[in-house]
Amino acid sequence: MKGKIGLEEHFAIEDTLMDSKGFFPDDVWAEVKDRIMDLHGRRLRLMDEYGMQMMILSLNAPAVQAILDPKKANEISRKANDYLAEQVRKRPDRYQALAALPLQDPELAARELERCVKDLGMVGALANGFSQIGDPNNIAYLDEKQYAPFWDACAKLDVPFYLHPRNPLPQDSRIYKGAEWLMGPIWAFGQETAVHALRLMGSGLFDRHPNLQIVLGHMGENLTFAMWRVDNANAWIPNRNNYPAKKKIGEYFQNNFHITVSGNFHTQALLNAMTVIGSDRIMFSTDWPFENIDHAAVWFDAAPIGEADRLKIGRTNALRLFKLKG
Ligand code: GRE
Ligand code: ZN
Repeated sequence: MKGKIGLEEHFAIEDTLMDSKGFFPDDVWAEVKDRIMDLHGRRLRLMDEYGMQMMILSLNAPAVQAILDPKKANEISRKANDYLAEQVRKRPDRYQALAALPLQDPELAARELERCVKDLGMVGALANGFSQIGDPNNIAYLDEKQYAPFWDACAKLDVPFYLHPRNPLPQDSRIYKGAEWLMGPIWAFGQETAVHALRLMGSGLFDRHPNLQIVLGHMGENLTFAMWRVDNANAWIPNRNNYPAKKKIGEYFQNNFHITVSGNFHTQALLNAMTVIGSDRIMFSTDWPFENIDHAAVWFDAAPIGEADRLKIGRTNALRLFKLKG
């Protein structure tokens, strides 16, 4: 299919580049490093070759979310966002941008989001899970009450927010002790991000902001498969689940979330997602440079789904959600 749009597509600046190194063996890192720093060379050639019209770009992980000093986090956010906006201005037909945000300080994050959307023309934001604040072990999740003004700003600007993975901190990773291969994209990313998303769903955030839209990668971080049980575990016990939100968790998933197929190029998973969240809320993405554009595109173009769904998932859902001209 021609004209595909991807929205989990990363770049780095020198200040954040090394955050991605630890996920790869040295010989592979040389390749990933070349891929992530490039914007106007091989990336565009591969997009052309595999029918990707556009990438909505975002900074690598955990990057800003792991900068302990809120002022420094703000400074690096601004630097990355200014650089990204400058690159997008060179090829607005091929690139759009998601803002990096210093969520260590909700007020600064709201201000930076507003600057990125209003002044730099960005179409949304992407954050890498929880933020570390001041002390490496002091972390904040986005459902916590100090984020209420940030979400007010995000809802007012009417832009989607991509909740991207990061690894849990060492003290929260004891379940992986002796099995460190499970960290990162193999399992821990998805586990961490799914819990974060569920926290948002149960928090009441979407009762306050019913139109707010969160995007999850990796075919929904396994939530499409798990969602029924979230609302129905031990359903015979009255008031089993007490949480601040008013509705069933699955209703928020259905109304306030979109997912992308980034790094999860698997037909059975896609078909499950289409039956659970529906083809209006699924979007193509590759997760370049950490996954391969050809793997994503060759799989997606041949996936056994109807052509109307392929067009929605490959392109038009993203055009609509991010209000792109196309
Ligand atoms: C990602 O951005 O999804 C990612 C990383 C590092 C390794 C693998 C991966 O940031 O998918
Ligand atoms: Zn990613």
